[in-house]
Amino acid sequence: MHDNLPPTPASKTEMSAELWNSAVRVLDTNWAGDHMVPSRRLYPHQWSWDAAFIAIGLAYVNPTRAWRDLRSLFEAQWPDGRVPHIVFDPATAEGDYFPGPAFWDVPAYGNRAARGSTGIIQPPMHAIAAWEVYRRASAHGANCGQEARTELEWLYPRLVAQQRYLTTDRNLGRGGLASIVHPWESGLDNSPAWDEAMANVPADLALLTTHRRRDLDVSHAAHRPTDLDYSRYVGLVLSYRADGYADAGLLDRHAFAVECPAFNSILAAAELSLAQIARELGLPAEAAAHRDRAEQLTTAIVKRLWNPATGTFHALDVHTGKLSPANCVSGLLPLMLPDLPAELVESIMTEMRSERFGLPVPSYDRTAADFDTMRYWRGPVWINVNWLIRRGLLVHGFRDEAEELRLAMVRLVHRNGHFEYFHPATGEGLGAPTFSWTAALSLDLLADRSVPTYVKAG
Ligand code: 9WN
Repeated sequence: MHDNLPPTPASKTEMSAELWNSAVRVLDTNWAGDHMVPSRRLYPHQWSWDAAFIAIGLAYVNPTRAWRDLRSLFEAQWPDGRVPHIVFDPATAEGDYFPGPAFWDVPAYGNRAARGSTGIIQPPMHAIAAWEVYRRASAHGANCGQEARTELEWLYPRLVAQQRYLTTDRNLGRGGLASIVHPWESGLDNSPAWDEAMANVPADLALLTTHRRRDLDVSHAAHRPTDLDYSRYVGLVLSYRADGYADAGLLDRHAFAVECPAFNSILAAAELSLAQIARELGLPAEAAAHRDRAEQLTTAIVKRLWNPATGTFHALDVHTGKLSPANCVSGLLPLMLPDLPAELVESIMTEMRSERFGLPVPSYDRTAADFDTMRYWRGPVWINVNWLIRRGLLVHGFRDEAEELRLAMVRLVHRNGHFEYFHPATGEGLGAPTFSWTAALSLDLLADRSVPTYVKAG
């Protein structure tokens, strides 16, 4: 890896240099030839939204690998535009991750062999990543600039197809937003935001006798989703798989469909990045269309997911038409959207500053009776969502809090290591110990060039 880039004034300190070097080592270890694994033992394939967060940081030290990772992912894009949540590494044994390729049993498509990916998706972070990698890489001299241009041109139509799939085939609620049809699609797997919707999903614990969880071999059971969660996860895959992962008429035959505020905010923010990419590629009419779509998505998020009673956003269960009562970090993420009405921005800020959250932001309301400091997305602090929150703070000109959050994240990772997630009170590292997006985003936080170009004047 060429880590010879100027790592910014902040990294002149010893702490920053140590963190920078350790992050580079993690990314070196987790590189698998043409893609990055999130973690060698727990997640031995390529994951979709991980690739986006990883590329954003990797671009500082190895732009060629950052582009390669995104390209590997999009080479596995389905003809309908969906970008699979996992691209399976054929060199990894079926038993090394559950559920593996044979369980998903995805048919061959395009020039891809059968069983090459899963059939579900993850939040569409990739347009944001492509634009951020381009901005970083084009600053690294002529060769990197040329490579960046070629890669951006290759990715652009594929990113547009991804957005099209999500805003049309996945507009299951007919209100202009994308539904997720499996909690894994949110990336926030066992978030309390799905508890009500998941209660209506049949749970068959016997499924776990025929299909054995592999995550518990390499991770602590108290830090992972429960068996009850997993029995529903497996059941939902079987339900979607039964019709070849088709979306037409899905609401009538599938028990889980939810509009998530975080997923849809990323979808809208992706349109803004696509507008910037289109302008860069000399496509002004397309740029304007992307900006319009971002505005429409923002309007739909406000109309469908805002709860005036709590002053924050909540997940909508498309089957029942009800908003989830849980206060989760996903409800704060519409802060990323520059067109969010000012009074809603203020209300989110009040919620974020309240005893329920605070910086760094935990994944769930600290005051909730079932707040769980250890268990995955039900309490712990995650670096990727805090990175998104920081982006939102910058978009709306909250520079002091953005800097407070940046420093809090840098300190957390420096003190505890490049863990997958962190105990929200003690900072203890939890889950996988050498986790790629934590390392990559640490580089980005140290380099501190992540201010979106559409940031409002402070
Ligand atoms: C299921 C890889 C992924 C992340 C998700 C995180 C976790 C998988 C799992 O790991 O999910 O997709 O096995 O628990 O929740 O956000 O993309 O890092």
